[in-house]
Amino acid sequence: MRFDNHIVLALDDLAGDGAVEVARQLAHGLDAIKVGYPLVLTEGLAVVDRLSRVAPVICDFKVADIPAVSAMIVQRAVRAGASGVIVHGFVGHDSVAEAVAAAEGMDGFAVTEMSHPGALDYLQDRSEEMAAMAREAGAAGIIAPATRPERVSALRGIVGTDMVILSPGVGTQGGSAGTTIRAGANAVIVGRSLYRSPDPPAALQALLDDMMA
Ligand code: OMP
Repeated sequence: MRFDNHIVLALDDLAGDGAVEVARQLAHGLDAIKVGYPLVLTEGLAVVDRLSRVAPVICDFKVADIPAVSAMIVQRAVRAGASGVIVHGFVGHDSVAEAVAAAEGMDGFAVTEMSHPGALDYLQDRSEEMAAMAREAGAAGIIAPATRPERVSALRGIVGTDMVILSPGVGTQGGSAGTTIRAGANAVIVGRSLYRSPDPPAALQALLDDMMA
């Protein structure tokens, strides 16, 4: 996947035609659309194929299971039309490696440190090890928190320049798109502040302006 626009739209809470409509309105400025449980549990897995006609889709199933079952989940996401799949890093090297291998040439992204405050309870202490493990496991990239840009920089130092860093936590969670990209992320993942905006194209433009500032 390529992240030339530096923006991934997270479509969590907009069902059916609403989700497709917002995606279409913003498609010119997006690299990908991230789809997770709320949308798939409402619309079914067919929504992945539908949205993939607008932009490449990343299935965020935060896969966290034994290696064999993680692989089954990833295969189903890819066969549904996903170009990328998000798996949890905390499950360890074997699950991440098997999940990434099951992506059949599509991109696997491993969550390292999450963006919410609870990530400080357990995840932050081991996030750099998780990032190194994700690299060894063949992941295309990692997920790192836009709410803590200094952590994005630290994790960039671990994974090097050839891995992708996608960073959620911009807007509603308090992070800034520009600061996050300058800290080393390839793209920010943005949900509510785009799809709940009364004017999604204007909200997208504000993000792009922030990144250019
Ligand atoms: P907003 O807070 O509405 O912009 O949504 C953020 C999106 O990023 C949601 O789809 C979350 O599931 C996702 N996300 C996080 O917010 N924090 C993380 O640490 C990891 C993710 C993710 O894996 O995408």
